[in-house]
Amino acid sequence: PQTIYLSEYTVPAYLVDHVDLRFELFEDGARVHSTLTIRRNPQGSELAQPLVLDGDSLTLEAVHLNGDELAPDAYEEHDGQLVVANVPEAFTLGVVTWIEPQNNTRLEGLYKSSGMFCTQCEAEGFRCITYYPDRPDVMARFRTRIEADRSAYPVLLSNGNPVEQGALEDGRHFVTWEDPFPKPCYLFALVAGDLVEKRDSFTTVSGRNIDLRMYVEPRNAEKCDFAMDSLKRAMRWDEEVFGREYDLDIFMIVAVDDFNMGAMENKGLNIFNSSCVLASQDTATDAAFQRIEAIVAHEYFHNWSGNRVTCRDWFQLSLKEGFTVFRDARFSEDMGSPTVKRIEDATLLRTAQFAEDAGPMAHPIRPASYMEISNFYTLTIYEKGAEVVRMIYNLLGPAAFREGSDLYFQRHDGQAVTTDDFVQAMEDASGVDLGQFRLWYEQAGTPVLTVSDDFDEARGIYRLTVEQAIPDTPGQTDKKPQHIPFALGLLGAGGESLPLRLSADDEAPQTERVLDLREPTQSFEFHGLSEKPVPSLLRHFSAPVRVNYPWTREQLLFLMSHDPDGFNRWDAGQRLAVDVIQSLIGQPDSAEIEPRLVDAYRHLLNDTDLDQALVAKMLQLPSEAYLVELSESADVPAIHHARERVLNHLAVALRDDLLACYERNQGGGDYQLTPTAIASRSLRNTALAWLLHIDDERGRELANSQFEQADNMTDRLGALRALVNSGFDEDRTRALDAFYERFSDDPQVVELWFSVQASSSKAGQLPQIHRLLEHPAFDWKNPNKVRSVVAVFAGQNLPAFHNPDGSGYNFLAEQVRRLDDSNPQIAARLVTPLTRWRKFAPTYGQQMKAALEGIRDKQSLSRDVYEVVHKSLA
Ligand code: DPP
Ligand code: ZN
Repeated sequence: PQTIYLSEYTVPAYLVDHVDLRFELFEDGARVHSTLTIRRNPQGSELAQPLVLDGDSLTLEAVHLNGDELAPDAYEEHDGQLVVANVPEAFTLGVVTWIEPQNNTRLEGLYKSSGMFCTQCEAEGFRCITYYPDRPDVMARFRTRIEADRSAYPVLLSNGNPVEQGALEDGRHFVTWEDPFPKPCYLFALVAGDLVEKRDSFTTVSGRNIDLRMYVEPRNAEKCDFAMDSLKRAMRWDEEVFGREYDLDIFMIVAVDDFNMGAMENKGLNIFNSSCVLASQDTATDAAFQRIEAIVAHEYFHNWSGNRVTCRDWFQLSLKEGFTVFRDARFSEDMGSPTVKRIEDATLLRTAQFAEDAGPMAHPIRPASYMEISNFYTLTIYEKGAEVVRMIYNLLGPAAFREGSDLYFQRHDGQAVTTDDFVQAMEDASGVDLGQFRLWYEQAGTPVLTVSDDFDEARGIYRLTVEQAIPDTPGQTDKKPQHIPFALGLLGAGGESLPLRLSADDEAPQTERVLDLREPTQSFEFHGLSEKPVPSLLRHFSAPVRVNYPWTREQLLFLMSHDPDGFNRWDAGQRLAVDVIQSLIGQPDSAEIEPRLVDAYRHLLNDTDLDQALVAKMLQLPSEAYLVELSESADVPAIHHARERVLNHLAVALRDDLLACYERNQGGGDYQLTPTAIASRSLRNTALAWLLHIDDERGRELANSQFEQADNMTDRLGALRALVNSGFDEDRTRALDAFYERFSDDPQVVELWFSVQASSSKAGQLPQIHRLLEHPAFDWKNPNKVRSVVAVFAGQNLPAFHNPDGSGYNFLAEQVRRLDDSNPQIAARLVTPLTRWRKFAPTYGQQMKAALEGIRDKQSLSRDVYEVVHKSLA
């Protein structure tokens, strides 16, 4: 496969002004008639160029130029391209192709899911529908006519507004849609199916009435309300916070079961993976509700950050994704608990994105090259990209950031632009110099801040020295220091926030400051202090960096109960737990466990004054994945054992406190999705999980009765998970069977059922995983099922996946080989855990490497898997 470089970008030779599509949909295939109105790009080369269109898996039936059919020798079709050598300055090109959506297992382009036709065109799926210049900087107005059997496909949807519909012969009908906004083809969408329609409406800030519609299979009719309400909240929020009003008269959401991504922001017609949009109290957990709210908002927000202003090329993907994730994160912060949302985002970043940044696929948020763009829909592009936008927000302040955002949308509306255009707008609107800051877009790797301090008692000066270093990543060494906003506070012995005087005559000192780190090493002096303070560093995770500072356990315990920054309170607890667990790795079971940890957790469990949402988060021990990420040469069974020891120790010592916490959070009353109610469910389910971890009999009774009586999925699944991870084999089996029986006709709940087992070190050993794959509800063609068993096993069931005999690795390699032909995007995603082989102790790492080699040696590897495997072995 070829590598594509950002540095080789050239403008398109031809532009498309208008696209006229006609789809004839049949059971044995679809005929696509496309008429493109094309003209030479005035910005392009002076010399006449051949017209080159992209295509993949197409059967070409005819080509017309200005209405006349071209003889076969007037064009060439090869290597995924259609080349017409001689074309005038301006012309129409007609292309007729035949495709087979019913056989499309890659789920790119036009395909079928549960009997309906649907599309996924980002990034390069449109070329699987017809020949087209498939690149985002070619923006055209689309008119789409869909023809299909009326009884099987009563609903026919595409982008924009419906302009015409009618009956055809043989029981067929058609609908024509017109999208007035020029768009790249990756935003094209089509849906045809037997779907029920849910309607609502929204009045925009300027008084326009928008028709809101959801289309779902009839069995899902009762699972739409939450997404619809989320959509309306998102529409209002985007008006209020970003000044963005919706622009078409109709906005549609469709749910499909088979979908590679979470959802897709097609203009006016968002298509969602069912698992990211359908929800009811009975079937969705709190986490699922929150995810749905965030994703509905995310896709809606793309209407401006992605659609009205789009990407020039795919190297700019973070332009729309980083910015839009930042927007949806702020929305979620406003809808729920801001501190908890920040903790969740930082946890994901530190556990998974830092690992990506330290691995063989590391890339800057604006990559310089790729083989297969589908591999770059990554945590780096999305989550780190969002953190970079957040740093700009914090550097500029809310008002100037909003001006920058307004300027960006106004300046580039209708254009396909670059991340640099975004930064430039922020700079122009605010006057803040973002010159050095731009390195965040170019350099990969997670900066490491090493902090040291000393206190000059005689002069009352506390000096903090910060060194920054950015590790080498593939293809990048000797990196330049970046501009890092470093938020901090200092606490006095009584827990009070100390004034931060950067000079002796600072009159109005703040108690929190953001230091601008720009040099390899910088020192800061804080004046007028009478004692050595405890530093609270990188508050609210002000930059996506690692911080090393020799905290003592006393200091961490102190911060855990005194830091006014909720995020850093949580962080101190995490650091303490990490330190305790790490100190036990490889130690005999007789080694003492830090006694103050028990006291700290007892205090937390009983602290009803502190925000209970924060308490619920603080009670979560650092995950095994995070502990792996922090180690140099990870020995998973040893990490698992040490963590289990701490968990058992805490649960035994705190048994009565856990029971009291459970009772206190017994719920009752109506199911609500407020932060308080969510925190309460989280606390009671954590207490239950800990009690079952030590096979407590009272816990067992509580879990069984909660399982039977729960009126919502959070509690039912919480009880099920606790039972599955306990030593009560009979209860586990009984609960799993009862759960399946009750929900066997609900695919989303069956996926939960699979993942509870696949993630469990008690119920998810390899023979049991094989049984799940043979279960009648498992389906290799459905990405959600593959993820809920295979990806969950490899990503969340660490002790089973890292079985010292290598069986977990070989299992994963086998599934990757199996999926590579049918769905390369999903296959490439599954490889991820193996790419980290250098992170593990050699006995593990070498076997992981061998498994990768086993994938590499498969005949005819997809470009997707080829890129990941070869880069990982390089
Ligand atoms: N559907 C993906 C997202 O919204 C890609 N655009 O992030
Ligand atoms: Zn997105």
